Amino acid sequence: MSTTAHGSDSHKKTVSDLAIFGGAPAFENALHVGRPNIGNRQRFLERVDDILERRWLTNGGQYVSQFEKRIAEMVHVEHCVAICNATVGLEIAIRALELKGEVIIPSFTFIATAHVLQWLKITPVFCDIDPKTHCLDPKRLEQLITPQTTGIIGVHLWGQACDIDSLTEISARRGLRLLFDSAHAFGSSYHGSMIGSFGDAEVFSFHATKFLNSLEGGAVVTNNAQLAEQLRLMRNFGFVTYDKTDSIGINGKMNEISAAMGLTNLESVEEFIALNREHYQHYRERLSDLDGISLLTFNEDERSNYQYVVLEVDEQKTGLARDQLMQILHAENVLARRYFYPGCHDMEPYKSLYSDAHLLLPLTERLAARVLTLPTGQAITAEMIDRICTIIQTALENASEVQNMLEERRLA
Ligand code: T4K
Repeated sequence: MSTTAHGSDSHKKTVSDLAIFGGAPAFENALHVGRPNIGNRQRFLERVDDILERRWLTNGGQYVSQFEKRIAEMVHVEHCVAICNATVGLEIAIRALELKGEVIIPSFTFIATAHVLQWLKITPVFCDIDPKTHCLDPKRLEQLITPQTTGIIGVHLWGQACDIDSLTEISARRGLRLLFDSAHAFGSSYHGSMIGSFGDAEVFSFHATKFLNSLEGGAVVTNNAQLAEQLRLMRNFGFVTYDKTDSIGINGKMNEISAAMGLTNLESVEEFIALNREHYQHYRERLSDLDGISLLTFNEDERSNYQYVVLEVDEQKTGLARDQLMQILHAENVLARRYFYPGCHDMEPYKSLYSDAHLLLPLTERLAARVLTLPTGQAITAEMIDRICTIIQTALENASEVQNMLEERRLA
């Protein structure tokens, strides 16, 4: 592995060992959140070779069909429409479901969830979250429904299902469409059923940084045959036959090489999940005794892909702010990420367009200031996790000294 660790664990036992204060960085090369998992390379290359040999690169190719079939089988859904990425998947699904006016979404999500609505001239209405799950709080959501509301987009953040039962009940009672941004949730379950068959449709992402990737890619899944047909037309310019369109469409097609990558990685999906789970548990064991630090817990009765290791930092207890801890880790070449800071409502154009939105989002703002995601997946080893945890431990156990030294640096 090219990312080598420097020195030994004891190397990071005192504050002056930390790279931010002059010690040697713990890692020579950057450890990223979102390093891709890669399945059997030989199988992938054979598939690529076959694709090149047959000169069929996209538009209704056989690898895309196989990929769609495998996804549908895995999540027990009738229709899977592979798309070039989840953002375009969401756009197509939103158009096919005829959403307009206002659509309720969490602000604590990746910016794509909001952008797809704004891009389609639909107003994203930001709803606060449940601090335990980090997902939409259905109780708050109901108060945001107006005569202009046409739908809800629930986000299964970090691969854990949001409160699907409540969102299903509310949307049925209030006559709203229900779409799920399931970009994080392929391979996870809710009440024992695989995520993918809930609401009107769900949208997966297979971007390089997702635990299952097709380089770039996504899929819209649904049990509604008519909707699936419409999605298929929309992703290919609306072509009904070679030279006939009946309605508007765009280019949302997945190409054959992406499908080959997706198929290859699907063959290793259980391995990826097992490894993520092992890493998660390792982080848990190492960090559980540290006051003020908590890892997002996963419901062990459900299937989860464990693709994000999500740390919450309670500054009142740790004596160090999340951003200070991030700075310390970055200096060691551990590129922990502040997903999803500062919340969509606090990013442009939403910050200017809906400048009062924050008033209804206190829990989102509180969470966005506390969350830090840590590296996991194939690119990380247990030994690297030990080193990352030792850095965190040393920083937190010496918080007041670290705080003073950071302050001295700031004033210097
Ligand atoms: N909804 C939700 C809730 C989402 O989280 C996302 C995407 C979407 C919708 C839309 O899905 P897509 O349209 O993307 O299919 C990343 C991803 O680009 C994005 O897909 C993902 N969510 C989001 C959470 O994270 P960035 O801007 O942080 O990605 P990027 O490219 O900086 O990658 C992060 C780090 O990963 C890099 O610093 C290095 C490492 N990396 C990345 C790539 C692409 C690698 O080591 N190798 C690679 O090939 O958004």
